[in-house]
Amino acid sequence: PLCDLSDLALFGARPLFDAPRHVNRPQAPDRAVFDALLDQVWDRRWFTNDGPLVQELERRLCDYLDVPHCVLTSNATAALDLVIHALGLEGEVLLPSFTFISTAHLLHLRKLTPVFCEVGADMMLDPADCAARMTTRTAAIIATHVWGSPCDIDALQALCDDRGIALLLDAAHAFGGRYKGRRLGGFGRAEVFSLHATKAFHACEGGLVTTSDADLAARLRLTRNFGFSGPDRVECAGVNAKMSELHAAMGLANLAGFEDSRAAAMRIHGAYARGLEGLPGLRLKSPPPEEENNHHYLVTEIDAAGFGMDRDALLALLTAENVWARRYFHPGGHRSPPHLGHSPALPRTEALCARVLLLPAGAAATSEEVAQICRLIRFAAARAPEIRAAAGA
Ligand code: T4K
Repeated sequence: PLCDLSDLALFGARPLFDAPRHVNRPQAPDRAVFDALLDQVWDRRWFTNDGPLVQELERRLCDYLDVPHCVLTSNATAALDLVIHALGLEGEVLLPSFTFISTAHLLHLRKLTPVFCEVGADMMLDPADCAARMTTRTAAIIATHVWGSPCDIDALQALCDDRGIALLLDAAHAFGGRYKGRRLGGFGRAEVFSLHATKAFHACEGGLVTTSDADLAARLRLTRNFGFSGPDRVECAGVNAKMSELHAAMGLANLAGFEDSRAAAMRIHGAYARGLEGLPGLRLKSPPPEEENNHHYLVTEIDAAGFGMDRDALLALLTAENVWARRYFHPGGHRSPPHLGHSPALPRTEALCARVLLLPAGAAATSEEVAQICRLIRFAAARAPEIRAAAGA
């Protein structure tokens, strides 16, 4: 029970949880399903190089995402690298600063210039800010469906069409979501999903490119495998960005359980919505039902004035209780090496980076644990001035 400041771990009490509750607890598929797939791999002795499970997973994903071409890779960063290379991008690429750092790093390593743009009210790439930062050297826009919600695809596509440049979509968070009724994966020149263990649908490690461009898909199939089109025939330069059969087995087993885990994550979101309802200074991001969001991220924004303490103070309090909340994507790509100092200030992004706090979502906490976390957060808000004073002392 939380009655006094001395009940908080910050001030010496036993933490609320004995072990860390992470923001994320990867989906673990039914072992029987996974083992049966592994038996197939063992029997065939075919472990990688466009194996039957990779091909089956690609087919199933084409069906589920309703896209003509799915190309699996070793991870999403490698997938995006192959796409950038296939499109022959040169010059500047517009991207949000408020996204995972991988895209900016990749552009940098490939001698492209990342041009960081501002967020809109939806935490996503602001098309108007993109338009203002376009130059004759702009080669593409890479936008992210942050937290699994679709970015403003129509506005960004219109901008790209005007300039005759490619729109690429980072769908790492967005498996299963929809935009205007259609599944994400079917937009832009290509979309790239991450199948990393921390993602809603995963293969331990993995990446996926979806596209309706048959030539691009064919090119990616070559370049993910050293450019080989046959046993001793090389068509072009390529790297090793292949997915193994073991990873594909994990993907197939997880795909079978995806809708169940989405439903469970939605229930956890509902538990937070009830537990945090009406709390001043805390905004819970709640995607509308038509998005079919995977609810894999539990995203809050803390307004220091309304809540009584700032996001970082709340983070410290929660971490002490073994609630390992995270402040993704602090401090923002434009303020992270090696990009730091090569971009103008982005005040809206910086303000957002100071407010966002992710809490344990999906399978990372039970409904009862969510209720405990919500009570803790309410206590923090109610006693904020005293906590601030005691923590500062
Ligand atoms: N675009 C976006 C928008 C992305 O978010 C990402 C990846 C990419 C592109 C690139 O995709 P990939 O090239 O990776 O396919 C993690 C992931 O490593 C990274 O893949 C992911 N984004 C990013 C948002 O999250 P960290 O630094 O947060 O990882 P870590 O180890 O702190 O794990 C997060 C939480 O999950 C921890 O609290 C512990 C828990 N966890 C993690 C793993 C790996 C587990 O409970 N079990 C596990 O096996 O980057």
